[in-house]
Amino acid sequence: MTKKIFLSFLLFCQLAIAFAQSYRPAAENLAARRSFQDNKFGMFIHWGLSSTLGANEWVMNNRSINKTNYARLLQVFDPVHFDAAKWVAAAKSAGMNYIVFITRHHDGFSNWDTKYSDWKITNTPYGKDVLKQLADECKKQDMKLGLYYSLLDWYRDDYPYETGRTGKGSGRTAKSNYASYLQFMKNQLTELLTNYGPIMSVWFDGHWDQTNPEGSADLRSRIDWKYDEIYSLIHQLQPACLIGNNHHQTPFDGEDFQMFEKDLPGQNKSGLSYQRPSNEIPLETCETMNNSWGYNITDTQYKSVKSLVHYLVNAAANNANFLLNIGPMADGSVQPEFTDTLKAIGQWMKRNGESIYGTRGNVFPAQDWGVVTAKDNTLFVHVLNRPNAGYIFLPGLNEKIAGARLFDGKRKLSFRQQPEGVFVYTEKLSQPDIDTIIELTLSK
Ligand code: JFZ
Repeated sequence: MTKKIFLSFLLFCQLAIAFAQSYRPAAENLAARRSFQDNKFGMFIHWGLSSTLGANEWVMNNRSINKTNYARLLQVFDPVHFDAAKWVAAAKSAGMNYIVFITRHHDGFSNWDTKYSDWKITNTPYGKDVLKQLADECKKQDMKLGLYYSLLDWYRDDYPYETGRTGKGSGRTAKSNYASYLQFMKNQLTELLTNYGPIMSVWFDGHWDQTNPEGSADLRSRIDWKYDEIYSLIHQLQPACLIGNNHHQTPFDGEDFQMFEKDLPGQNKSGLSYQRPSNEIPLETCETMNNSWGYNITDTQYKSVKSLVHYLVNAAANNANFLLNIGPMADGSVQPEFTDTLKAIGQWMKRNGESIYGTRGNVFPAQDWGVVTAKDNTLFVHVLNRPNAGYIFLPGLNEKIAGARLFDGKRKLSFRQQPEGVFVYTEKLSQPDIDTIIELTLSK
């Protein structure tokens, strides 16, 4: 009886939540979510006027540069070697299917010709709209384009900086005004979603500026962002546009994908990802190629091709996309350490992409030897670590297996199906450096 009451209470709660949530994604949005998941791999580009200082995109905050002094960079930023074709080609070379570009980071600088601010790329000596060039080139090379947009602003007086955690050295004294700031963001987002063709996603960031630090019990925001207004504007302008917000919390109503920063869904090595992965909406995790997002002249801690491919494979097995970052230099060029690694990842993807693109994850828990991705009736078993025994064991796998073979070369492998799981015999495998992929075909 108590169980019955409890269950009806549970049902009541679920219904209450369902009715409280007003957002119903459009059919084209649901389709966009599927193709987003199929695309799997994208390039994050952190770049803007802050790149001139070669010390990360947080340099204004970290060095407490006030607005007056920071504003001088407007005379300095002149990306004469910016070539959208090269950026898109670099993403292509890695096997990436989309780009997420910083339109405006925390320093508030707009990388497009916005009507609503003078703090923008077209007021630098360079004078041209980089976003326009990038959007045109993406269209030409069939590359999807998403836009990073900071909710937090270290430059504008109307942003509620008084309650913000960061940007304390900006020298602002005027009283903020969120209504004015919100209108500004809506105006800019309307430009971005009207003048640059189809936008795959808007990648919001900065919410955490108005909360206690990640991991705190109380993560309530000190301001009401009015996300319902922002999100519905975006979905109204482009129903297929996917909204994500790097607030490091359970997804809010109106969001179309959930993001993780420097961690696989469910892990929290970075201390930024306490949120539980959603089962409802697509997932994405982003990571840097060294330890910096924006260009950093002294950061040479480059990740290896192997570790980045492993990250991609692990992300896919966790049902998440991988958004891998580059921070181009202030002149617009991309350093060779990045382009070389991207090319090498692309060579691996050319051979093995079938086991990544279009797959889904969360079909099998991670094992010491590696992880599993799935498409139709094929399980792609990624052996990332050389097994000690002459076999790998997939505990609890009790779907009927029709066959096992190596992905590369398709040589048949013997296997044994037991009540407790499946053994695949890998004895004489020469383990390649990065990943040995085994295809398990399930009987239909
Ligand atoms: C955010 C940005 O601040 C960063 O510059 C970059 O764009 C990254 C992709 O996203 O990263 C964060 C977010 C939150 C905190 C730190 C970095 N935080 O709460 O300390």
